[in-house]
Amino acid sequence: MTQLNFPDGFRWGAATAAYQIEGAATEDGRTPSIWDTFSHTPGKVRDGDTGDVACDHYHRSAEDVALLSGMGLNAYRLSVAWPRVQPGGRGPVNQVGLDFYRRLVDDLLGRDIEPWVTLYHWDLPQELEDAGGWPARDTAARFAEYAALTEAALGDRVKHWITLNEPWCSAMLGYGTGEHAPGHQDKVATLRAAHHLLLGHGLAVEAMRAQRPDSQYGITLNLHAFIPARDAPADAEAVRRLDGIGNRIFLDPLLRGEFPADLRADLAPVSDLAHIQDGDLATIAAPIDLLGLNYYSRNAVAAAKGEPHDPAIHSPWIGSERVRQISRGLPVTDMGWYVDPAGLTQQLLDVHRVCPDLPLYITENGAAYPDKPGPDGTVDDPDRVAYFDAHLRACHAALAAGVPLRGYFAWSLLDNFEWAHGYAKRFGLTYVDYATQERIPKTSAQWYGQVARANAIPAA
Ligand code: GBH
Repeated sequence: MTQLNFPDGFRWGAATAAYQIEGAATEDGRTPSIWDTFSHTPGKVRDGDTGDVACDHYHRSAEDVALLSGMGLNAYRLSVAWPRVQPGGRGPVNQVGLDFYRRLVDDLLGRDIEPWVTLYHWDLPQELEDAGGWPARDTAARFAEYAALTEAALGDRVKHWITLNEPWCSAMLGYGTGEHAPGHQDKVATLRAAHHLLLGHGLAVEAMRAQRPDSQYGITLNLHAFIPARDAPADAEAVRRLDGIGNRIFLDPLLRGEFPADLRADLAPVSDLAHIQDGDLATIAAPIDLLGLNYYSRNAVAAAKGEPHDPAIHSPWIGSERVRQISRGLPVTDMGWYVDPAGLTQQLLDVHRVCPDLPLYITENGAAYPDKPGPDGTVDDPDRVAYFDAHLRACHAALAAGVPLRGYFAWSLLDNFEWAHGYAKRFGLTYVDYATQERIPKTSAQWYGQVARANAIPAA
């Protein structure tokens, strides 16, 4: 295969999230988030792992910035921990907490790495959860206030803001399946959470844009790429259903200020959606400058046997719990997720079709594999190199078809706390020895650095 060049100015980045790497959970005025509570609840996270120490990034950020710089990356996507910056989720800022991010951002800028800041990567202050969490409307207002405070403090240096990371996970896994914090299983609460996350996004964009109109604001979604299991109308209908509760529940309010009518009908047995008040959808549709997509896999969908809705099943696919996702003959990563790069091209083309003028970014893409250092101390991860290579080729195919894809952030800079899987799953370009906190760039880091410097995928 030949070398593939990317457009001038393409962002080559890596991504992380605060709770997954920072540690220092009780330092400098940080209060607990729902993930502290959840990870400290026995049985919730594999092996009882917590983010108390994680990669100790709070004390090693300079070393981690040097890793980015060593790869020649020109962008870094980090998240700010709400309970560090505004402990408890209300009231004035915590200056010491903010100073950490100010230093980090200055280190990045000093090395010509553009900081991309996500305001919410799942670490809701526990106090706000105690007051009702995302199912409570007030949380949206609290989020907008926190966003405005943080933008006011860092906006002279940070020009790219992402409000939420994957509201699907926050709502559906946090309040629906209970696999993520705060670990509830309540369909009505899940739908309320999804709406209030979006409302918080819209209010935050409005507030931040009023402060600095020239910065760029957006949101990151984990859209689900689906294909019908067979070429049959019943399977197409099953895809319609999961596309509604998985994708359009976010895309339609954000891009068109509408709640999908077909999804409203699918959800009728669960909720009348009375929590959606007049004017909310217009707020959610506040113009954005970019859309971030996190892509990992694609699934095949088949019709339910019998009624699609089953109130007894705690699934993320509310209203369509019995629609089936069927196995496919494809290789899987250590997460068990299919490696399906063509799904990434499909997703980029599909999203571009519904918002033709919006710049798109892949804000996460990557794979877990069971890495370990070899006898010489190096970490060779050919499977991850192959995954990145195939998915970057899929991005290039979308570019060639006219998609305004402006950047790509590998997940992740470091091996880190993989949520309910704890430290057992490794997504890093950099291996982390948790006993010593030693960082070892993997073969994939070398490979990815070469791509970033060349602004091209090398000939295979
Ligand atoms: C992201 O979430 C997170 O933003 C990040 O923090 C996390 O570390 C990273 O991904 C890796 O997990 O079972 O085949 O249907 C990813 C969320 C949601 C990705 C569900 C895969 C289903 C795959 N994911 N999903 S499948």
